[in-house]
Amino acid sequence: MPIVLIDAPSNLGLKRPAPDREPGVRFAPWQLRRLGLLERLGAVDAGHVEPPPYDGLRDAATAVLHGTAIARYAVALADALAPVLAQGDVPLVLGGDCSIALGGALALRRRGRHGLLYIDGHHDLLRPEGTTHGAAAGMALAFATGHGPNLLTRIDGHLPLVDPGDVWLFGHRDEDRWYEPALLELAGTAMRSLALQSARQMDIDRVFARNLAAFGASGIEGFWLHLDADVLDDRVMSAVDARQPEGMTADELARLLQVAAASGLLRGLHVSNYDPERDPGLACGRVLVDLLAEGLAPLRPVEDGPPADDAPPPEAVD
Ligand SMILES: [Mn+2]
Repeated sequence: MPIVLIDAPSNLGLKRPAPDREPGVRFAPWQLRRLGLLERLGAVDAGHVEPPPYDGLRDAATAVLHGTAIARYAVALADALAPVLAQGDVPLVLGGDCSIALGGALALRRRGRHGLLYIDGHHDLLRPEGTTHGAAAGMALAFATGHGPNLLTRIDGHLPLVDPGDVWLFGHRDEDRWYEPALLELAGTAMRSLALQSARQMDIDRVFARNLAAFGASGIEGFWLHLDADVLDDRVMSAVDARQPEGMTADELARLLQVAAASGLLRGLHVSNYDPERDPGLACGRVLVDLLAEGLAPLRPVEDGPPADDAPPPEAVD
C-alpha cells in the first residue's frame, strides 16, 4: 500500500501577504521534495495538479477570494486522486493552503461515506461575510460541511462533501470569538471535536487512540486526514499563515499520525499551510519532513525479505 505524492501548489485560499505578492505556500511541495520527502517516505510520485492563476480578486457571486477557481480546483484535485484511491494506495497531497481540503473530501465523497479528521490549529469555520479578506483557507471546514455559498458547498453535485457527524476536529487552539455562534455550536454538538488543551488535560495519546477507534466504528468507510502545519507549536513551525502561540510538539503529532496511519482507515491525507518563504533557514520544512516520515512509517511497504540464497531450503517432499 504505497504512499503516492501529489502536489497541490494552490495558494488561492490566502490573501496577499503584501501588495503585489502572492502567498508562498505555493512553493511548499517543491521545498518538501527538495528536503527529501519522497525518498524518506519511499513514496511513488504522481506529479502535480496545476491550480488556476492567483489574481487576488474576491468573487462577486461568493464573496470569497478566488471562489470560483477554488471550486474548480477541488474537482481537478479529486479527479487526480481518483485513480490512486481506486487502486487502494494512500495519496499524500502536498499543499498549498487549506482550501485544498475540498479536493480530498470530494474525492472520498465520490466513493461513499467517509470521515474527515481535521487536525488544525483552527476550526476553519469562518463565513465569507464575516471576514474583510474573503480568504477561503479559514472557511474550508465550513464549506466541506455545507456552510457557505452554494458554489463552494455543492461541488460536483455533492452537498455536503462531509456530513458534520463524520467530522472529527482535533487539536485546535483558536478563539471562539472569531466564529459565528451557530457554527461553533455545530462544531460542539454535531461534530466530534477535541481542542488541544482538552486533549492534553487527559492523555493526548490515549484520548486520540480512543476517539479514533470510536470514529472508525461510526459507520464511515475510512477517512481523509487534513493536516494544517499550524497545529504545531509556533516555536517549531513559525512558517505558517496565521501564527498562534503554543501548539503541539512535533513528537506528539508524529505519534498521532502513527496511530492514524496504522488504523487501516486512513484513505488519504494532505499537509497544508507550510510557507517556505517564511522559513529562510528551512528549519520548519525539516521538522515537517521528519515528522511525516516518522508518522507515516506504518504505511511504508514492508522491506523485501532476504535474497533467495539466504532463505531456508524448502522442505523435502516425499
Ligand atoms: Mn489553521
